[in-house]
Amino acid sequence: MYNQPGHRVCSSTCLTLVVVVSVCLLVSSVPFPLQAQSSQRCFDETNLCISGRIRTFWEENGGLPVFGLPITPQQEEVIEGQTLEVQWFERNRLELHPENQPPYDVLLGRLGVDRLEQQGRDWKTFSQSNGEEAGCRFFGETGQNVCGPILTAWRANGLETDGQPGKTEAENLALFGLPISPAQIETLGDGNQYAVQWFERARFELHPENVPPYNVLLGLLGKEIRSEAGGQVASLSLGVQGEDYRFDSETLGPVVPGQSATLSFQNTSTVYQHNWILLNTSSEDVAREFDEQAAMVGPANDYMPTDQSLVLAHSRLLNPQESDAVAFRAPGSPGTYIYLCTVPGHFTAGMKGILTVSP
Ligand code: CU1
Repeated sequence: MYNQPGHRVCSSTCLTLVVVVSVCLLVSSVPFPLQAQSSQRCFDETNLCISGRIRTFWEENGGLPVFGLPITPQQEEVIEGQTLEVQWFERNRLELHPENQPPYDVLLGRLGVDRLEQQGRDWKTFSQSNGEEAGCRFFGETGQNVCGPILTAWRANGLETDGQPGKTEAENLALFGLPISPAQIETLGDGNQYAVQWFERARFELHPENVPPYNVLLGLLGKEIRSEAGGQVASLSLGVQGEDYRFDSETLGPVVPGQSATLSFQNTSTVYQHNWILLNTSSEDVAREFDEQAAMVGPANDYMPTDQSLVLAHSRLLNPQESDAVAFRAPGSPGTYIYLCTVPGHFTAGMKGILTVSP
């Protein structure tokens, strides 16, 4: 009460000060939070957000019908031996490749191929056609025709690469890839049968009960792959057998195709350095060749060959008594995969084992 007159009678100087301070506060603090907020788009359905380059890519290249809702946050993952920032959506996986020029700085997972592999199916064994059928587009590369409503839907969508309205065939291909199966009847997750056609990055499904364009839907491959791989992370651990050039186990797994896994690798030796490298091969000869390349590279690069195309996951080179935790995604294809230590002489002495991947 006593102060009130003072409050009411604020002099012009006082007002100026208030205004200056407010402006300063606005300038110094507001733009950053505002920017962060406006660059994020969130979805109540899954309580997840998209932002930055993944958001613009998602919005510019088809959004919900093509990619679906986000089902993970943007996160670091090892994909085919490469550590990448990725985000999973119901229908695909977007990967950040900042080393590429836009629009190729965001790449799509080959989830059609991955999902078939996970089911233990080889698309190269699907029946092929010798040539174009009436009203269809024939792809000689894979020997498949694309026809009718699936062709219409395929042509209606694409990765915007030329900035021109409409979609060119190159743009359709960049988004979906080539057809890898004929149109065929399959039982999907809801237990019903549908005519479907597989592409490298998508599964087109015919839903004749819907009106166009909803008579052709894209399969929820991201969701299927992740749920089959299980939300659970496979927890693996490995050590070294005394002072021998041997792991304490020559088998790891089984893990489910595509499952997230972590390996805790302990170099229990008190004398020797060791590493653990998982290769995309079941061939002892291929592993031996890799080991020879590693020996040539030497300790400077931790006995890691420059050509890492075979490497699915690896630990650091560990000194005696050190340990490392390796997070990786199990290969999408069922089978056996060799792991080894590439410190010279160790593989030949028997420092190797097999990871089993099975549905
Ligand atoms: Cu070793």
